[in-house]
Amino acid sequence: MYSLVHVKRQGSILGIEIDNPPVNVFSQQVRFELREAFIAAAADSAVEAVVLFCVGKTFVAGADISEFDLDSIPQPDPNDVFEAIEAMHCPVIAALHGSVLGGGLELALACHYRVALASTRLGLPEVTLGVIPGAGGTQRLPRLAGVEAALDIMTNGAPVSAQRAYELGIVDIVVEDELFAAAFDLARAVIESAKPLRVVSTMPLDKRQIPEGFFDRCRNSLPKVDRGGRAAREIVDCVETGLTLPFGAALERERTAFNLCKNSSESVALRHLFFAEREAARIPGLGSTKVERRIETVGVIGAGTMGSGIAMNFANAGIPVMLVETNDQALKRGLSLVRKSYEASAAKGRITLEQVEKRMALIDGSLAYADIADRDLVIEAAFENMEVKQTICRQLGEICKAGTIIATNTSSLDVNVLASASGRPTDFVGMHFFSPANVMKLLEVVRGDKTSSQVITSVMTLAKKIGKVSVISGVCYGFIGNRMLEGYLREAEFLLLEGANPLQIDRAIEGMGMAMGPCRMIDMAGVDVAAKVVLERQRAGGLPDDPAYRSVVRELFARGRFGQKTSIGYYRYDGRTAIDDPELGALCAELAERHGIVRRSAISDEEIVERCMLPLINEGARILDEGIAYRAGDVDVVWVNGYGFPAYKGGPMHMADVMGTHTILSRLSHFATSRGNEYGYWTASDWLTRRARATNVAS
Ligand code: T1G
Repeated sequence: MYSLVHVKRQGSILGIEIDNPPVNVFSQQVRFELREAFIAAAADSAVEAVVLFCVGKTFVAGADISEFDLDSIPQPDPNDVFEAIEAMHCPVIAALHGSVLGGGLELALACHYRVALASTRLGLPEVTLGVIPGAGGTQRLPRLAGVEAALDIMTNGAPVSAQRAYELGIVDIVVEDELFAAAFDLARAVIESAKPLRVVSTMPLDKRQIPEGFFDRCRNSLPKVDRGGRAAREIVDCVETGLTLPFGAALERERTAFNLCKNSSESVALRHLFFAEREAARIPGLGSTKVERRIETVGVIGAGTMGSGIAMNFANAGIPVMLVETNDQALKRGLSLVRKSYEASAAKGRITLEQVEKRMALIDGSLAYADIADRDLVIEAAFENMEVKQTICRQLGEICKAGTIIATNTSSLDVNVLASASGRPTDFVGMHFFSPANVMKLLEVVRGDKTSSQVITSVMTLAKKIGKVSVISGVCYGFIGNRMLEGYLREAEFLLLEGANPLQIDRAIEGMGMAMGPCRMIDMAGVDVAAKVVLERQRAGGLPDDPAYRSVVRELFARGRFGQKTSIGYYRYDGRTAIDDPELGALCAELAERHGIVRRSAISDEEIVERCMLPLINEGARILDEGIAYRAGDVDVVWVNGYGFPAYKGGPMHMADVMGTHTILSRLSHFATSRGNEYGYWTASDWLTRRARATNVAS
């Protein structure tokens, strides 16, 4: 077995090195070898200090998340290793770099001192996985950083900088470079000082600093347990009880709470997404030996809302980008949009004024395509019209240097047609950003029939660099996300025709965890935008020949009720406050009568949720059937990162797994019977029926 922990002697100081690529996960093998190394060091009185460090891009980045699916954490337990470290006869100094997270930070806290590179990020992000720190983090961090700061770090899960960690007392020394020299210097200084060892677990917790009612206020500020807040509450409870329990008992309570959380549906869903997001970046069968094109410069055609937002992504990542427009006024408007957005972020303290200028300096403007001819990637973000985009793609295909990746930001047009127009289909790809493009994390990377794997993997790597969560989609109408949205919105509107109102529908959908209900979402995105998509599809002959299909959004559009932008859509608006509008009820009653739809006085929230979620799952299954998405996890990543699906439910396909395929099929059949299935709205996808058959065989 290749050893993961190596011991290197420097005089009386022992270097213990962990080498477990890619992120030095605190795996069972690492724990075993590390404990052996410390047991040996403890038996060697000639050792006067130990420096613990990792090779590669980061110090230990956490426990091995894949171990959480086991009944219990395999021996040796992390706490046993940390006990061996704290029992050492001499100081142990942790030399920290990269992302010191979860079990990695807990390992560092078990050491006597911590030295960090200034670029290091430190945190206990367990809550983002639906668990809690399970190896002493809830007990050691408050002893170093204080209860309030420790709780903030653990219940938010966000990492802090090395400087902030130093200010909080988590780190003793921060250096710009020469980490090991600083760690060895500290070791020598501690040896010479002959001071008693500072063992974190024996440091006192000062209860007097904690204001009356502090912990209850903490709990009340957290998400409710049924909305993914279980782990955060358990963290508060562990810290609170740690004030009065002996350390050992507090560790036991922490581990009980950790096990409770790791077996929860929320944590299983969040861990599913953790691995699904990473899996989504991979083309099946391509392996890791991928040769990629370096993308160091970018051009964006079109300086409208999308083009400007897209350009900001690259400037934010330090990549020079050139915005190209057809006239000076449009170009100036686009650049001013960018500056205004950056200045608004600076006003909120999210970035400094210096960063505003630095990023603006990375964004050039031009009226000539020739100026982006040598760019490594050029993205067209022009008006959503096939002819316009075909002309642009053809020009780019003629002008751009060999090897340039040409991308389209289209959300609905056929990427293969645009690829063909470019004359370079192997270099052509879809990059579907979501508005606002500089904010939304999701990027659908659309693989044309001839797009090369190298282009796909190059764009996926770039996407990660600009902070996007990207998913590969095949070519179809609406790709993955918007295609699934259709059935979801179809049923939301039928429910309106049948007598439900927008408030009830949105509350029911938001009650199952969606960030925003369908009616509010369309009012915010624009009824006109949504209606044009429907009308465009109708023109292209892509709609069911059901005259009632999306009749509400078309009627609202016809009446100029465009949503928030006109202060009236599905709702009436007082500013951003949505107010139920009786007129909408009358409009829906009129449409229902016109289309012979029976209205009902009472429609349950359960029916609303089922009627909106089942089409989502069924269409996601069809998308998998057709190979538009490689994996069910990819579909989940799209909906969690692009449409506000609750992460603690894992995504539509994970939710389907939890519900069970047979249940889904029986509910689809129920609605096919109760609502009729003339247009195939409730016909189960082959993917679902095959899975049901497979589970029958398996059981
Ligand atoms: N466990 C298992 N695998 C992990 C892992 C982990 N903690 N972290 C990363 N990987 C895999 C990942 O799946 C990918 O695999 C590869 O490593 C590179 O990851 C007891 C309970 C550190 C910021 O939450 O945030 O400790 O796809 O692509 O972009 O109290 O990895 O190559 O096969 O993300 O450079 C707490 C999770 C765990 C940190 C680096 N720790 N990791 O990002 O690489 S719970 C975390 C990250 C815990 C203790 C508790 C990131 C990173 P593959 P990557 P990266």
